[in-house]
Formats: sequence, C-alpha cells, structure tokens
Amino acid sequence: MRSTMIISAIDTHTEGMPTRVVTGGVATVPGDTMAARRMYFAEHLDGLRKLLVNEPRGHAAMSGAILQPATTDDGHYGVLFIEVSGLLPMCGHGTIGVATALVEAGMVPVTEPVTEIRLDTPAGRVVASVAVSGGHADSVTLRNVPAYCDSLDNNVEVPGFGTVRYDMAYGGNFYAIVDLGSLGLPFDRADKDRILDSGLRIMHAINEFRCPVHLEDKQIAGCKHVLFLDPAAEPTHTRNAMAIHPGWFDRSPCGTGTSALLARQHARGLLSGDQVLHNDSFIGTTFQAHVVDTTTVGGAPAIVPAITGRAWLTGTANYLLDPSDPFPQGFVF
Ligand code: PYC
Repeated sequence: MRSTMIISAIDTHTEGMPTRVVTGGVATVPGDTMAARRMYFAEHLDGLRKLLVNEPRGHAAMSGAILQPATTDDGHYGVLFIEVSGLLPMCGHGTIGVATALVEAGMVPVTEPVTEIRLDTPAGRVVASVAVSGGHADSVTLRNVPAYCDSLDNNVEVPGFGTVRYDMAYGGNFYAIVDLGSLGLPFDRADKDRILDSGLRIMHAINEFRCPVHLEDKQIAGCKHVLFLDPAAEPTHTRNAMAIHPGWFDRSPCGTGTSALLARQHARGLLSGDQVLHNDSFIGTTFQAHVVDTTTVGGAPAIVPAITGRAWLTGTANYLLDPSDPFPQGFVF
C-alpha cells in the first residue's frame, strides 16, 4: 500500500444527508479563529477538500466536516465544513453528524441523558446537546449562531422566469426563500431538474444584482442556497427543496436553512415566540426548530435558533492518495 496521506473519517448521515467527519490526518490549520482557518484552508489546502468530496471518494452532493483543535478556551473542537461548492461558514446537518460521531466514538466525555458539546465554527460558537441513551446518540439539538432576516419581498429579474420574488435570510449561510408556486413549479422530485435549474439561475441573478453580505462579518457573503417552499405547507410545518450551488439538493431539511427560515417566519409574524417549526426536506425527513432567544446582529433584530435532528454512523474509513493516482483532487463528473 502506497499513500502520501492517510485521512481517517467517520461517515454519517443526518436525516439522509452525508457528513464525512474527518477525525485524523489533517494537521492544525494556521489561524487564531475558525474563520481565519477557513480562509487559510480555502487558499492553501483546497485540494484536500476536493479529494474528500469529489468523485471517486465522494459524489456530487457530498459534504464533510474536518475536526480541528478548538480556538477558544472552553471549546471541545473546531470544525471546518467542506462540500462540493467550497467551505461553508456553518452547516447544521454537518454539526449534527459531528456531534453524533463524537459521542459514539467516545471523542468527548459522554454523559447521559444529555452530552453538551461546544464547537467553534467559522460563523461562531455553536452548542450541540446530544440526547444519549445506552451510549447511543439518539438526537441532537443544535444551538446555532444568531439568524436574521436580511430583507423581505425582494424582486430579481431572472432570465427565463421574469421577476422572481424572494426573502433573504441568514442562518449560518444566506438563503433566498422562494415560494415554489410563484414559479409555476410543483413540489415534486419528478421535477427536480427544473427546480434545480431555476434555483441556480435565481442565485446567479441575486449575486449579480443584490449580493447579501453579513452585517458583522464581511467575509460571509453571497447566496449559494435557494430554499424553495412548498406553497401547500403550513407556516409551522413547512416543506422545502433546497437547491445548492453548483447543482445539488440538500437531502436533509438543512440546518442553517431551517434557521434562516425560522428567522423569516418570525420576522413575518408567522410563528409566535415559543412555537415549534417542523421543516421537512425534499426526501421527507424533518428537523424541528424553535427560537431560544432574541438578540441583534449588527444592530438588526435576530433570533438564536435551536434545531433538532438525528444522524447515524454509516462507516469508518481511511482515505488514501496513491502518488500515481491521476486524480489527486478527485474529479467532478
Ligand atoms: O444543514 O446547514 C446545513 C446545510 C448547508 C448545506 C447543506 N446542508
């Protein structure tokens, strides 16, 4: 066996969406904060992300999380979220996968019935409360970074669709929230190609004409996610098809997307303070979300979301790179 690296991982899925949790083989990335480490990684180490998420080790909807030493005194770990489109500031399904893997692999002190794990992410501190019974991680409630509604009732001209109305909200990433019915498209996986194509066109138009920028962290900018709402759903029980750059759907309900949706439902008065939002994914799995606190971001009203979901371990692996492999960064098909 010849390899220039050995990267250990615990593979998981969160409500259907994969997270490759990298537990070893990646050195500490330079930077005092996870935001700085994300920038360094993107500039100097992006080939490693590609190796882990692209084919043949990954696939077009692959995502992962690289564990790092914490950057705060009380953090358990730092996390870099990787996926096919790059490095995310924050990832909800990924955090649920990470917390589940840390508990089941005994990589944090495990207490029952709840194990609390403090994680440093590029978007800020998140806390995962894992419900544990008999050593098994049953579910994870993630206290996310503050989420806020950036703007409501925006219009953007989208070639092929005309004027598209959307709300823009932040929940760890920016989300354009669009009523799927307004495009004349059904909430149906049989139409996924048309839905995805419209999502990619919408995010392109938004980034060209009204690119969102985080109110406190200018490094978090741009819209790579369009959350299509099923018009038939209820304000407290939504269904979404999450189209993501460069061309895939979240299989989970999307943790940062659900956080952004919670902030939007809150801003629109569609959800009272203590009501739970049930948000279903395109494959029918569900996250529950509620507001745990209110706060401000850059002076604007914001909420602190809690998202609950489940993850399962699917495997453990050591990923190798033979020096003669013609695809050292994998490939996109
Ligand atoms: O769960 O936050 C999330 C997420 C972001 C992209 C895919 N999933």
